[in-house]
Amino acid sequence: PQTFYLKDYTPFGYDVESVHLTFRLAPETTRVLSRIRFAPKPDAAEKTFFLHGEDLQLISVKIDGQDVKPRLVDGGLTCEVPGAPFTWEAEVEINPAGNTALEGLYMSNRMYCTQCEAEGFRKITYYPDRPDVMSTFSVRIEGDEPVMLSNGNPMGQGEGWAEWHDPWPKPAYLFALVAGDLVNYPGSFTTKSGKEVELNIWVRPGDENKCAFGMEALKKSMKWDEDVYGLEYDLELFNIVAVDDFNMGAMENKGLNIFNSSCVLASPETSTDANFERIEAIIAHEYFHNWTGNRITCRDWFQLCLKEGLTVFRDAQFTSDMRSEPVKRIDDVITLRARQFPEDAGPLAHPPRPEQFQEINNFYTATVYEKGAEVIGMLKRLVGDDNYYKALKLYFERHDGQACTIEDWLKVFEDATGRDLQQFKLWYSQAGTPRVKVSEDYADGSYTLTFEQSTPPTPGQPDKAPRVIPVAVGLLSPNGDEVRATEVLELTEAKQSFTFDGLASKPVPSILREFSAPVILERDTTNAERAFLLAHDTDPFNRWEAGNALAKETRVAMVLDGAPPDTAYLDALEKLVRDDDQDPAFRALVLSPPSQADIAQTLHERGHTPDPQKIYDAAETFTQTLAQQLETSLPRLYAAKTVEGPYSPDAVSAGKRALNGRLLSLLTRLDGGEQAVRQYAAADNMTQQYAALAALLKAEKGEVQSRAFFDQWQDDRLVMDKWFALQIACAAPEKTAATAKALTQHALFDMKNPNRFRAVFGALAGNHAGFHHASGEGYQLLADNLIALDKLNPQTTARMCAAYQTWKRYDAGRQSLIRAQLTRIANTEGLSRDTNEMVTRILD
Ligand code: HT7
Ligand code: ZN
Repeated sequence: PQTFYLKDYTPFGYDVESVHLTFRLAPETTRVLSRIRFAPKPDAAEKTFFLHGEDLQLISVKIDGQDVKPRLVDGGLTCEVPGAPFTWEAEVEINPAGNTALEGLYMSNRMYCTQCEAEGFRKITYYPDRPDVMSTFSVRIEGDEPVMLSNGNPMGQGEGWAEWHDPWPKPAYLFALVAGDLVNYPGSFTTKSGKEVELNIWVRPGDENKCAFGMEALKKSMKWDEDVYGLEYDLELFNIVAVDDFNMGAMENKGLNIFNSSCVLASPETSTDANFERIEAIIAHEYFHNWTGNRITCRDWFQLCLKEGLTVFRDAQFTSDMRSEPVKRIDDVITLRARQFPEDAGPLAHPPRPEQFQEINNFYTATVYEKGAEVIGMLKRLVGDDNYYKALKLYFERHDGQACTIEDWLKVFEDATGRDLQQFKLWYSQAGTPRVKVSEDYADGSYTLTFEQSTPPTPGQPDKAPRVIPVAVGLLSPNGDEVRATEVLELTEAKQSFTFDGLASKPVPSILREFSAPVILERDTTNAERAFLLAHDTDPFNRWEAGNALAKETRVAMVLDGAPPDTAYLDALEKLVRDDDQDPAFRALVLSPPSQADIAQTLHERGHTPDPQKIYDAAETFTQTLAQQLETSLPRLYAAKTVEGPYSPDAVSAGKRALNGRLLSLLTRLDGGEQAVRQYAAADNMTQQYAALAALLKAEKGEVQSRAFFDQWQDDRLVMDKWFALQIACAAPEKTAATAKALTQHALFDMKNPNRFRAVFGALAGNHAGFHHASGEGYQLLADNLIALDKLNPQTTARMCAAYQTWKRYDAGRQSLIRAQLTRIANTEGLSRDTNEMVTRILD
């Protein structure tokens, strides 16, 4: 397979002045007629006229009205073209009904829809399918579908046709078309300059009652972007469509966002608090792309984090503002450590701006998205809030309408602040998570912190240079008062010291407050000091971090030395859980144990080989001991935290329910499930119904409720995804693979629906001890199904191969079991380019 390199970038030799597309819809034989005005660039280095095209049946091509015969080549066509501007007209035939890859134009539930990012437009017609080619699009759709939508503004419609025009030049990856039997949930928004924008969420008939929350989220996002970034919406219409079969969460097509129905449809009865929060964030994310992605796009796909890192950063700011800043930060760090740190530490490690790829779909990763956002967070911290917004203003003024690079992005910060960002830029080009080792020294009122940074080698990058690392530090006195407020120390060298003078006694440091940089902090400290920080730190993130570190130390000691759970930690947890002055959401987070995968990662980082069964046993023992410690107070605490009254998805109520859910899971270990059975029966919302079912399934007491859940929800695909996933997530290690296998035989298991496939196999891979069970059944079951899925949907298959990425941390037996499965996948005849690239990288 061909490898593409950042260094080889060359602009396309032709401007695209306008694009007109006509679609004659038919499930298996859609005709696409394109009329495109090309103009050769006088100073172009590359004059070859190459248009991308895949899975297209070419019917005819004309240039300026004359038939021509282009040469079909791998991945597209080339053609002799005039040296002056010309009109290209092509007709192709495509098969949306046969398109199970869900890229290009495909059918989902009898509805036509498109997915063009990253390179799906080339499956619709021949075109320079690259993000730096921008043009205005007019679209005519012909067919019998009741609703036919495309980007931009409607230009007219009649019996069997609809026309659309998007006045904003855009790359082809932002093209969208939707047609089918849809109904709209309407809304409207008046922009700060007084423009009325019509809003719609389009859904299948019957889903209209699940749109209200999404519509509010959209309006809040539009207002927030005006208030915080000064950015206004730029069309008269904003449409969102929910589709059931979708490879990812959602897509920011200009004026016509397309959403995985799981990321937009919400109701109290069918969605959990976590679903509501995620939906709000994804609606915001896609809306924010209108400026960071659409108005200013990427020059090439190597620059993907330019739009994704920035948009994730913006959606995190939005969620912090709408909900709780510390809780959002803690949640994000948990996700970063669970998804991005393993990527950075394994065979799939790559920098936020990769320099090569075979299949760009494989680079929509936690590193590009989440680490990309962390890099922006560091930049903001280094230059300060005012300078950050000054630089962003300059970015929008300077680059509106352009396809940009990371260099353009950093240059606006340099120009706005006068700061040299050459060393900072290493964050974009170096892979791997830096380790920052801290030591301390105190004498005569002076306290010195010494930092040593290093980054382990990653594929293709054996040596790393020191980076700029902002480390936010505060100091506490031994009685718990803060004696130095947060200060950002800038690490730039491999080893560097910072001294704080005038201290009355040796302080307790609170380092990396707010998780000011995506690094692994290493410091010799004691559980007593961690408990002190858990009780006294003024930085909520670091208070949680201290509790998290205590939890990890306890688990590690239990796994390695067979130690009992640390009593000081159990006492600290008990104190916190009873402390009603503390935010319930925060208490729920502190009470949530680190994941078993996280403990495996910690053991690996410390040079041990993790044993998944031992980690599972330690988790069980710890949770049981905690439940027993809280025994006398649990029923009262649980009752006090039960949220009565009509359901509301707001952050405060959700926080209380989260704490209540944690307490229920502990209580279920003591009362044999009595309370969970009562909660299940009484629940009028999915959060409490789901929490009760989870507690019961975990205790192997949920058969009746699981059947009832199925009977109640079998016609709701999204709720059924929860039912599939929960049974596997809650299964004991020795039963996990068998549970997943049985569910793949279920009548409602549908290989072609990515949500259902992910529900089953995401849950399998996420059940750490079950997936890594020594029998190897989990590894084999996943491989069997990836091989089968690859023939239908390479993109989703390839993404799910990442389940094996940590394989080298385990023992020789497990390694050889996983290697055998990876090799079997790699040797499968006709394997897609997507999956081939992933397994090859993982095996390397
Ligand atoms: N920009 C989008 C990324 C994307 C995608 C979405 C749906 C299906 C396939 C896709 N490939 C790439 C989503 C986002 O980050 O907002
Ligand atoms: Zn995005």
